[in-house]
Amino acid sequence: MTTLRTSTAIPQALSTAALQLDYLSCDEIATRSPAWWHNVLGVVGFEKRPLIDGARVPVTASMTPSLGTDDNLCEVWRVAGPTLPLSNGTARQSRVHYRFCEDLLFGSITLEERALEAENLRAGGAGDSVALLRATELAYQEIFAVLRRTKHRHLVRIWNYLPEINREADGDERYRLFNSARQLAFRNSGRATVGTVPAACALGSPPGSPISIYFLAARQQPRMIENPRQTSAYYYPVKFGRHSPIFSRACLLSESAGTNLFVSGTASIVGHETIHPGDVGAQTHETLANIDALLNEANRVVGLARYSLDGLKFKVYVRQPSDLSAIEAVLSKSLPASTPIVYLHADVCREDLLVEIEATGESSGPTD
Ligand code: 3EB
Repeated sequence: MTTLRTSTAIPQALSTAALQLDYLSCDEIATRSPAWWHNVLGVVGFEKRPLIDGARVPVTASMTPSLGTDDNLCEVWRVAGPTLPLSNGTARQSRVHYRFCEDLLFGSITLEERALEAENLRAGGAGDSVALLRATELAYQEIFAVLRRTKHRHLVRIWNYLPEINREADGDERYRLFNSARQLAFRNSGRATVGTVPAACALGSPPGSPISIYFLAARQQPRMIENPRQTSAYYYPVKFGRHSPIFSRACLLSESAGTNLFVSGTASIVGHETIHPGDVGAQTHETLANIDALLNEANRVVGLARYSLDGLKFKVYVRQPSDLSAIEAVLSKSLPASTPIVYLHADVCREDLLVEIEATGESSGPTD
């Protein structure tokens, strides 16, 4: 077990790990040295789980294929800094795989609804919705149990991928069922359901995919950022579902070096309404306006012009592959030329949303 720092003399930014995000090809990372792997917290394949041999690193997949490239891309989370080495864990009686340093923890869990459906059938049968509700509740329970054990209590960012997110099950959309179970799990573990909740995204994967959830957690409480242009998701009106989604618009690990801004999945929503239905170009512009508003809000909260589009990496979820070029055209005009952007094919959690964009970043301006 690591010990907590007691000294306050060292500025936190110098004493904490620097988190690093890269989008790399799976072939490329297979050739990296053991020293490089030593610092890897976790790897997420997009299309499928990368075949990585011998690495003691959680490896998972979102099951959302990349678009516009033949590279088999994956997302790699690494740390550098004085808090190494990393520790591993696969909790007993838990499906969560995780790896951590003193300040930060990466974890992932995948669950097959089919396995739970089989249990339901043996128990006398239950509707289509029960397995999803149960799987979501179990996944969050197991995640919260790990965070209690390792004392990385604070969820910073969580990525949720569920098959057929917009399909109806027992008269309710699967995304709304997911929201109900997620909210229940937060409540049952005594966690806040408004305010200090993690940044997140929730996307749809192809039929037959497992539920795949991965996350970053921290010992320190992050700062949550809301978007002045949008209703907080946890206050959405009931017409979007009986139980609100539990996420904040962005999260800031303000004392950390490296990657410390996590912008949630962001879409063409103003207030709580979808705007520009059917117009993917306008939706992309509106989404960028929302991300811009979040960057301004983050700068207002820290009191410095620290964040801009310059320090960000983007993942763009595209509902219809035929919209890719229209989305790319808007982004190439609006983002700095060197910006890393990954395009992924996924269903967005409202039927009328054609695009959703997440951003993860570092400070690009003054830090003090
Ligand atoms: C929205 O703003 C679009 O349910 O975790 C974005 C980010 C969205 C996270 C979630 C949903 C989630 O409501 C959808």
